[in-house]
Amino acid sequence: MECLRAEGVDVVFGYPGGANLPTYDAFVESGIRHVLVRHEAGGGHAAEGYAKASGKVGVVFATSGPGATNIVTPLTDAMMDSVPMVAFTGQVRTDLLGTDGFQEADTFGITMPIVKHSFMIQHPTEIPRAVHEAFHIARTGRPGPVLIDMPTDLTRVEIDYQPVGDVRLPGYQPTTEGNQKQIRLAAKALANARRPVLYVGGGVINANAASELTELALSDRLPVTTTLMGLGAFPSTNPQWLGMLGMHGTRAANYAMDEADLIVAIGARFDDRITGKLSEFAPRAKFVHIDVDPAEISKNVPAHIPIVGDAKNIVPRLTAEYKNAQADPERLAAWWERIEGWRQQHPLKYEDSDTEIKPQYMIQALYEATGGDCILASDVGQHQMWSAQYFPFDKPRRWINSGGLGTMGFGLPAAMGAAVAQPDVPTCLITGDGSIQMNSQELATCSENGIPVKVFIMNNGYLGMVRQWQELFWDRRYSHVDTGSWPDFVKLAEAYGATGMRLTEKKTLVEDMRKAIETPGPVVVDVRVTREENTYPMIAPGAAARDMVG
Ligand SMILES: Cc1ncc(C[n+]2csc(CCOP(=O)(O)OP(=O)(O)O)c2C)c(N)n1
Repeated sequence: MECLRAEGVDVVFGYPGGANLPTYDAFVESGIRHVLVRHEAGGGHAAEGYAKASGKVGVVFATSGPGATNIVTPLTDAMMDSVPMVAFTGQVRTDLLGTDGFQEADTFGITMPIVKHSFMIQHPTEIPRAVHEAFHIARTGRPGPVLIDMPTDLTRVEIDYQPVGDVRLPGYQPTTEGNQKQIRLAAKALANARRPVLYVGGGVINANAASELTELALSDRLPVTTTLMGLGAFPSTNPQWLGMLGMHGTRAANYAMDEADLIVAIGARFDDRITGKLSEFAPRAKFVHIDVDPAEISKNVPAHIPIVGDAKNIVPRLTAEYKNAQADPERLAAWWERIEGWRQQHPLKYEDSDTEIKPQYMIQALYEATGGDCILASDVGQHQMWSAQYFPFDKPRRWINSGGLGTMGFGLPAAMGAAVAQPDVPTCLITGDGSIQMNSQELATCSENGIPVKVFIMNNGYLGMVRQWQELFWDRRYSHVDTGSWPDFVKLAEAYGATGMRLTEKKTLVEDMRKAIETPGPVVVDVRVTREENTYPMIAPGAAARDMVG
């Protein structure tokens, strides 16, 4: 508890059990807020939501065995999306290790490939240093999850706490600076480029470098696109914004990547959802790749000008060098003309209905009802993609979703964690009738703790995204994607002490959503939308960006 206090931890999400009883006993007098979740997975995702909304390290506690295995998904999720998190797991007594003791699982082994680092405590005096090193590793360099496994007997020993001020890890020295010569080369390449694109990922948000990025883009008319995880790194109401790129990105963004002569990737990792068919990805481009993790450089796409370091540090220097290079702004005129052509020809659009609530309209209605001034968390599926397309984000840390792992069930606990981190910003969740059922137990946590998350279920009665793939790529042979009629989400909400509402009327949707948002405490809104609607446009799996459909 002393260590947590020294690290500035103000909240822990967790769940007790036999093997972490001594640690839980210490919570009684610690003065540290503990939110009792209803499932350890909820605790892990809440820690992620907290970290994403605040930029601080999220903390989750779980017991040994099943408690620890229940956080395997959040740890993997945090690893994929570079979320700073420290997980404390209880472990059986040291004399029982390796005996298949009650609730023994090899947590260290199980989680080895899904954490940035892990500690197995072997002596009680190791605990303070391990905790401080864990926080240091979680938050520095490329952020990620760190696990500390603590055998129960070692956590009940009295030790003197000596503050640990000097975390020095000779084998872990992330490069943050960025090489000045490389930065100059990148600036020159950018100044000479006739068809440049800034391709921005979640790393820019993790590095708190959104304003620096915006300054670079606006120092000239540099076109910007962001990944799903990068939404909010650049104001999406700015005309230099091309929209999101990738599988469900805009045609303008994807075509611009396809025809670009220079792509400056910042905190982005050329995921397959971005590149589509790798051999045909951006065939005319040279690549500048700025990333804090050297392992990302040339992993999928060879970088011509690699720059390893922290975006917050590098981007302003790139802007300065770019200004020095005195690029001719006129050189971009033809490029913008081309981009405007795509924009006009292929805006994001859908066929609206007078009678039904179209899912895309539901997102636009939520934007109107909130004025865009909220944290929007999302689950995984069509509703996630429509949120990314139709809800413009103007600030970083407002869009909380699971990108790399695509974890259904992430949404509600992550929204809960975000709401705890930012109590003054309204927090809404867009979820699907499938996803919400993967962690709906956390509604109890919201009610018990007065966490006023507003949950909007885009209810299409399907595992919509899978149905879409079956429709498009499996001859419409629907296999186990109909979610039927249960549960009654209004009653479910009420059972958990939340307010439940059902909305079916398009005409009053915005106003009804406003009422839901103004209702105190947690609210669950079951919105009935068109059942079979597809998320477009789309780069079909394995296809090239220029062959987008829909
Ligand atoms: C834990 C988990 N299991 C399965 C999947 C595969 N999957 C991706 S999207 C999806 C359907 C999601 O359905 P729903 O939450 O109702 O959202 P919709 O697509 O209808 O908006 C499924 C099953 C997943 N992403 N995560």
